[in-house]
Amino acid sequence: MLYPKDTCSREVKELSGVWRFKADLDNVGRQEQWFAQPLTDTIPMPVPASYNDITQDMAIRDHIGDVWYEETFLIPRSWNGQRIMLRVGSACHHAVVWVNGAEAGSHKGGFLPFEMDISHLVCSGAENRVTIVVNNILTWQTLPPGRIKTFDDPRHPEGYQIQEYFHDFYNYAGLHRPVKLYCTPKEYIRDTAVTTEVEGANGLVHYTVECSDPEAAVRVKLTDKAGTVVAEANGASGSLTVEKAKLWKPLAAYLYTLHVEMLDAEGALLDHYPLTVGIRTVKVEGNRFLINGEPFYFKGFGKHEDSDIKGKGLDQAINVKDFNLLKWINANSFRTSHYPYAEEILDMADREGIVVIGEVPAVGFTFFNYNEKVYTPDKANDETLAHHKDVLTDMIARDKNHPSIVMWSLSNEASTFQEEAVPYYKEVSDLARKLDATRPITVVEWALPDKCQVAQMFDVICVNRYYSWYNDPGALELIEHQIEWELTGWNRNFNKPVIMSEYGADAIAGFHQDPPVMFTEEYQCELLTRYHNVFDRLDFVIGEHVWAFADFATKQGTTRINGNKKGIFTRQRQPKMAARLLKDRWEQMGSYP
Ligand code: BDP
Repeated sequence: MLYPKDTCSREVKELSGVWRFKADLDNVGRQEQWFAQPLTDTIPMPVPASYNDITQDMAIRDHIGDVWYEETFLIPRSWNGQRIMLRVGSACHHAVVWVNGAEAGSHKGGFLPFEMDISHLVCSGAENRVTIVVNNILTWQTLPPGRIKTFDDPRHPEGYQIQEYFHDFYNYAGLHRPVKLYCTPKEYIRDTAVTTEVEGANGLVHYTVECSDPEAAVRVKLTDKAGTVVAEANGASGSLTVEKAKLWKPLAAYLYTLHVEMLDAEGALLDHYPLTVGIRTVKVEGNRFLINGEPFYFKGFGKHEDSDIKGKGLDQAINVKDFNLLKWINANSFRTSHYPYAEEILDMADREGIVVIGEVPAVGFTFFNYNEKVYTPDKANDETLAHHKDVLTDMIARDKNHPSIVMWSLSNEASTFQEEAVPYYKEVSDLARKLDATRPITVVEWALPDKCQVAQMFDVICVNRYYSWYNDPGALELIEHQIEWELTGWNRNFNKPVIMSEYGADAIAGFHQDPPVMFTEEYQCELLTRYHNVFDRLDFVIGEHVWAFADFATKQGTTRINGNKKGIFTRQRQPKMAARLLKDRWEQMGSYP
């Protein structure tokens, strides 16, 4: 699915702004067909944003079920005869869309875009109405999973329900990413895929173009930063050779543009789409992760899309700030824990040369003990697997052309110790390899190396571990022994390179004590240093991603003091003490230790 862009044959109209909103507190709107007429009794709601933290009403914040959004728009006369598309960047978690009261489309899953052709539903020259119902319920058949718990005891009012979920970030909901209208010609470029290779000093750009008319003529031109054509070809697929190619490198990105043109029988231009291309290679060889043939060491974080007030809503001010902080602290990478991030963020990573591990929203598939199973017919079952595969397919379809993405993560901390996880992950990993033969794949582990049943299917071992935090709280002196024992076990058992994909400690900004105790900034620093001592001794460790980049919102609970405080930055993006420590360490390390 191509990101909407203004080109000489396409036009985009942003629908971001303040929409009309109504929380369906009794979940009756679908039955009562609220989409048939303009919504009544609405309140203003910004799009994009999570709705949860916008109002002063706890009932809206904590609502389980449907909320309704509505906006009106005009179609410019110049769009007559064009194909008119409505694209929702993401609706957390499930949505149905109506245009002028007629159903236009629906989508399951909260972190990827969906779009629909609404040409037949809109009136040109009159006001059109779009209504979107968004539902936030998580079940064992959604990603991430959850379950609705209904209490049946005298202490709770009859029928009292809560949404349970097993991941550690707040279940923000709403229209989190921009909603856009765009038009293309009736015959149009459907998709373009690019992979790249490096041969000596030359870059090879292999491309395939899919048009609405498979017989249509296609021409492609690759331009450099200055706009000069460096290679061109005819045909819907082929390879371009770029002499003396400038490579896309970590922290030194170079981007070309592939101008894709669809032509009619006379050679006149029907549609044009410019795709950003970075020429680079990625490979795992022995204990090394190679980018352009050179060993790469991941320095950075697991992150979240999360900020005050907007929740998970796209906020380019926050995003630019985050990239500035990543560079300031000498990081070179992050993981899109625990879901595919907005395309706007990946574009920024492409431009800034920040390396990304792209993750599907398969998080929360464990109860953190080896006895309780999740891969069972009543929990993560065949329907869950089918949805996991759909989401993976859509994520790779959306993100395949981003040079910044160097690896796919197919889940975070799943119950990979279960025998039933083996056929499950065989299907998921086979699919990932089929969809993208150019990128390594991983799953992020919670199970110990002797328990994990699936790591052999993947290229890199990613491990999350919280020694001296959840394990042996306060016992800083145990970290080096424990982490060395574990990481060595992973490498010995599976003979693959290892990334420490999460490690860290909650630190409440401003809490200090020496000798360090848990929740102080000193403790966070001391804990990180002890992990680092071990990483520096183990040659097969190819990266360190601290958990987390910034403090973030979680559900309420006795272990969360207004959110998860493992951030190296506060939620407002101010540095804690550990930020200096990482900045100095990562500066000294250079690109490979
Ligand atoms: C890991 C999860 C991450 C949590 C973190 C923590 O991958 O999402 O936020 O632990 O507990 O289990 O801080």
